[in-house]
Amino acid sequence: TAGKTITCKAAIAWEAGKELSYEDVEVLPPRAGEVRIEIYYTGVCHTDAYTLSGKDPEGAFPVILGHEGAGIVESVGEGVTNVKVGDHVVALYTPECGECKFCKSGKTNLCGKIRATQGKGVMPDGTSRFRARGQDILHFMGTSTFSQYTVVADISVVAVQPDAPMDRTCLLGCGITTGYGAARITAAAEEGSNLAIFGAGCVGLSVVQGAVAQKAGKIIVVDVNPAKEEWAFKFGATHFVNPTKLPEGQTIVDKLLELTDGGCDYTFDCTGNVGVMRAALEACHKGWGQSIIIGVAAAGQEIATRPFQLVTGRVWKGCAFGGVKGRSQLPGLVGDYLAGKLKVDEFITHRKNLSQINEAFDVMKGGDCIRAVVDS
Ligand code: NAD
Ligand code: AHE
Ligand code: ZN
Ligand code: ZN
Repeated sequence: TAGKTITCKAAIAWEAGKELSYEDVEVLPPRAGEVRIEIYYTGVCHTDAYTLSGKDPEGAFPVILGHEGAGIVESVGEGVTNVKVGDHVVALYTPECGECKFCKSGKTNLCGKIRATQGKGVMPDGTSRFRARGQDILHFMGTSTFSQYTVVADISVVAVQPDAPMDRTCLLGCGITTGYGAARITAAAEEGSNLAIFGAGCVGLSVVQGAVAQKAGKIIVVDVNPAKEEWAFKFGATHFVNPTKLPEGQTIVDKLLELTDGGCDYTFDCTGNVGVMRAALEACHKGWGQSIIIGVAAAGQEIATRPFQLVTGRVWKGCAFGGVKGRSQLPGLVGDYLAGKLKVDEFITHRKNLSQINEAFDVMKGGDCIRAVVDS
């Protein structure tokens, strides 16, 4: 198949707000510096639903969504040296070129090399590798994993241990790595520090896992869904608070200040709700507490607080992909999984086939889904 166009199935998002369409797509061969991957499994993340909804200012259609994918390299374009045919890989929506200003800064995992074309839904040379119904289909987040085959830039893929099952490693392509990295890398929470995690989905529960690995003190999960209490404790939370069940007159900020003798050392927004983001910032300890925004808020939403909150030493920050550098650090996370130090299996609550992708989106929106894994 190398060098030839492959016709396979993909889930195409033709228009914002409409269901995905499972149909034939032509996947062109990889050009120089590109890799064609046979996708075996992909997770579905809320960010896919967010872009499909039409609320993502970068959303463009028609497009093949999906950014939590694992598969095997089918062929490589000229000059590709970091992966070879047959490698088991995870697609990286946060690439790592190792050469740009961002990669060399030592301060961030964001890579600038292909961000502009990635945001426009095309390969670094400005063109697409997908065709359907006689027209070009756009790429998404440099990954487009809702397809049996995809083409990505070589800096957007990492080879991982082949003995790690791909229906698990796909989840390291976003949700789990994002939360785990936010606790361990972005916050780098100190031993004994008190944390509050708003939102106990895949991302929030992964922050809890990272907090346990950092030997945090209090690990307080805040969620409006009472069913999340059991999930929170399963991953190592020490406390669970449902903000809708507080006594009359007590706010979630009051409650967290009371539980932590004046405020948390680190808080995490894993909801994407800007009101929650404000509470998370204000629940930080005066003088040093840091609040980390992970949730993706819809277009037009803005955060607000009194500047005095920052004047008095609270810090507002955020991260993408948990601050993890995919090519350097993902094999280490897969190693942690294989060594039994990182839970992954536990996150899988639903399984679907690619032809049932719309059902995967539906279950994701229900309160009992942590992650749906899709078999292509
Ligand atoms: P999820 O929907 O599975 O989990 C969100 C949780 O928040 C749910 O349990 C829900 O009950 C809870 N919640 C909703 N409103 C709340 C409120 N007012 N107070 C407390 N809890 C509330 O989502 P997820 O897959 O874990 O993703 C979380 C967010 O992170 C999404 O916005 C997603 O788009 C974003 N995300 C960001 C990155 C990144 O790199 N920055 C990566 C992955 C996901
Ligand atoms: N395109 C949106 C922003 C979406 C966003 O923030 N994406 C995160 C990853 S979410 C994964 O589930 C991200 O990687 N951000 C950094 C980046 O460079 O996109 C918008 O609002 O324009
Ligand atoms: Zn995601
Ligand atoms: Zn770079």
